[in-house]
Amino acid sequence: MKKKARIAVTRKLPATVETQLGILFDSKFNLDDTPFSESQLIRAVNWADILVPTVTDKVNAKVINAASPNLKLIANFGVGVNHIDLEAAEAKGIQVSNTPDVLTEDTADLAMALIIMASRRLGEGERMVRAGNWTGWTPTQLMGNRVSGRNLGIIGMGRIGQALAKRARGFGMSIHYHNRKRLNLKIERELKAKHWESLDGMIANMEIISINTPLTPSTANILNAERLKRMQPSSVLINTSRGGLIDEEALVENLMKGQIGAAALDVFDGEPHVNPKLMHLENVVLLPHLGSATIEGRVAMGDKVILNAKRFIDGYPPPDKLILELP
Ligand code: 8YV
Repeated sequence: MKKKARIAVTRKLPATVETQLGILFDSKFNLDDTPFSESQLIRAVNWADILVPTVTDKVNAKVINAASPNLKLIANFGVGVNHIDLEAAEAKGIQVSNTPDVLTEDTADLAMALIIMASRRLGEGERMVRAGNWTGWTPTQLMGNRVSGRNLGIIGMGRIGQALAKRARGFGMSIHYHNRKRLNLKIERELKAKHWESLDGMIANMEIISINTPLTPSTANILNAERLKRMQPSSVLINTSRGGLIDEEALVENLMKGQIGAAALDVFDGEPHVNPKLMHLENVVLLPHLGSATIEGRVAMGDKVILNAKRFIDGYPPPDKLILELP
C-alpha cells in the first residue's frame, strides 16, 4: 500500500477539517493550539511533505531552507501570504497555495460593519453602557455621521474590495477606488465605481477609506505619514487587510490631533501586540483579526486546503497554486 503523505498543520483547525485531514494524510496537528516558534516550524518542515501554516507563522527563508527535500507544498490556511517567503519557496522548488474566494463575503461584511461602527460611534456607545456610565438618552449623545451619501474610497479593488463596494452601494454610499489595474468598464459600471488613477487624489477627497489590498513589498506602508496627512479631518479609515499597510505611529498621531476623524482596525502590525496608544483613543474600533471568522468560512478555508493538498498528492497542480509575480 502507498504510504500516506505527511501533512503538518500548525494551528487548530475546525474539527471537521482535522477529521478529513486525518483520514487522507499522515497528519500532525497542534493539539494545544499554541503558535509555533521558529524551531517548532523547522521541526515541522523537516518532517512533512506538506505544511499547512496560518497567518501566525513566520515561514521565512530560514525555515524554508531548513526544510527536508520532501517538503513540496505549503498549503496556506488563509488568502494572505505575506508571512511566507515566496521567493525562498520558489528557489527550493516548493509550491505555495492559499484559500481565495471563500472568505471574501465574510471579510467584506466585517469591513462594512467597521464602516458603520466607526461612523456611528458604536464602540464608544458599547463601552459606555458596559462601564455603567450611561445615565440616559439625550438628544445630543454620541452623535455620529450618517453613512448614506458618503464617499467611500477603496484601496485595492480585488475580490474583497468589490464585495465591499456592493455592500456599500446598498447603504447608499458613493464608491471610488484605486487599484493597480483599472477594472474593466462593465464591472466598473455594475459597481457604479469611480476609478482614481492617483491614490493621493482619491485619499484627499474621501470621507471614508477602506484598505483592501494584500501586503506585498510594493504595498507595504502604502498609507505612509505623507498620505495619512492628506486625509480629510473628519474622515474614517478602515483596515481589514494587514497592519503593515499603514504607518501605525503616524495614524495614532493624526487620530490624537483630530487630523483623522476615526479608525476601525481588524489587523495590526506585529499583532497580537496592539500599539498601547490606540487602546486609549475613543475614536478607534479595535478587533482581533476577525475578518474571516465565521464557522462557514473557516470550514470552507479548510476544505480548500484539503483540495489543494489532495490534488497536489494526486500529481496535479493545486487549484489555488500561487504564481510568483516578478516586481
Ligand atoms: C485569516 C486573513 O483568518 O486569509 C487571510 O489572509 O487575513 C484571515 O482572514 C488568516 O489569514 C488565517 O491564516
